[in-house]
Amino acid sequence: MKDSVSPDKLRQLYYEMLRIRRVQLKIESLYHLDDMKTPIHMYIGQEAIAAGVCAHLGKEDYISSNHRGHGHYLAKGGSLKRLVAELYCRETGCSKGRGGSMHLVDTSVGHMGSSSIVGGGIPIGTGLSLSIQMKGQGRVSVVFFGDGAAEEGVLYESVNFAILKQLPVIYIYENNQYAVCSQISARQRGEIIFHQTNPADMFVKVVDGNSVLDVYQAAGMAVERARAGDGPSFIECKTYRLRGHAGAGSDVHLGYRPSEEISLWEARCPVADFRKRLLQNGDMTAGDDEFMEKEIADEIDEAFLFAQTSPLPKGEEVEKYLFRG
Ligand SMILES: Cc1ncc(C[n+]2csc(CCOP(=O)(O)OP(=O)(O)O)c2C)c(N)n1
Ligand SMILES: [Mg+2]
Repeated sequence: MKDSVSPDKLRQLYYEMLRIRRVQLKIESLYHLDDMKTPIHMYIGQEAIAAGVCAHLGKEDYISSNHRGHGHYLAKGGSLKRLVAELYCRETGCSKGRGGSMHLVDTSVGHMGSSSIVGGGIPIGTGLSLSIQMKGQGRVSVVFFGDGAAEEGVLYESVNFAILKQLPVIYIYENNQYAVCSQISARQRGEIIFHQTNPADMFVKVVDGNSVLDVYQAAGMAVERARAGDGPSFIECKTYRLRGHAGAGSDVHLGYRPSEEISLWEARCPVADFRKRLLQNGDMTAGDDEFMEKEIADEIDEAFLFAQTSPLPKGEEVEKYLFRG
């Protein structure tokens, strides 16, 4: 399949990753000004996963996301302007400025919400796939979650139910090896249990999460199966977050991971690697690359201006979207 991906698609995958990366670098560069009144969790280093998976999805398909969700939101077709406005807590934000970075949502493009409760999106995405199946819609529901979330009991309840009902759900396990400051080997004995699942019950695959083509290929198989009614999939994407758990910049001073480890993964940057590959193989010219950089930079400037000049929510509307039981 790698060979059968057209140059247009290769460039699209690159563009998506590059756009996610550039937006985050911009967020990072302005975060210290404290105008974005929201915690942030950077997706830098994991872009290949959102880009590779969402390339198979349409607006009618669903995703549910987590606290590290900027990439999921953008790759699924969420508006960049409304993302940035959300970080600035403006009325024009995708969650009307009430959610911040960890609570992005845009149901018009099938982004059904991100949850700051670790593992919270897993049952939501599973429930969405049940609704798809009951309505016979042929859509797919994708859940993005991390290795910390994989240790929540709700994953096991959800996967069990998905297998039982053969639901059109795809679990994207973004194993970046850390939950806050805790390395995975301190929390898990070995491989996650789903790798032993009967293939007839669930399609399970482990991929290099820093290779957009590997992710794209595995996600393509999973989406095809889900649309054909062949049940759930579980894809482990092995990756690494290049920034601290939360906030902007490096966290190497905290001392929970060696700087050599970070450097090793920096050298395997999914965006830079793919760029090099496309240029070497003649699938992209230096001119194409420059054009993309310029287009993305302009879009980002426009989005930040839009956000910074948008109104804040009105004080008297503070209770407007509160749920009262
Ligand atoms: C139920 C719950 N427990 C703990 C937390 C605090 N917390 C926020 S993010 C996080 C780590 C999540 O790790 P992982 O799922 O691997 O995602 P990553 O941050 O690596 O992307 C924790 C423990 C939380 N938000 N919700
Ligand atoms: Mg993690």
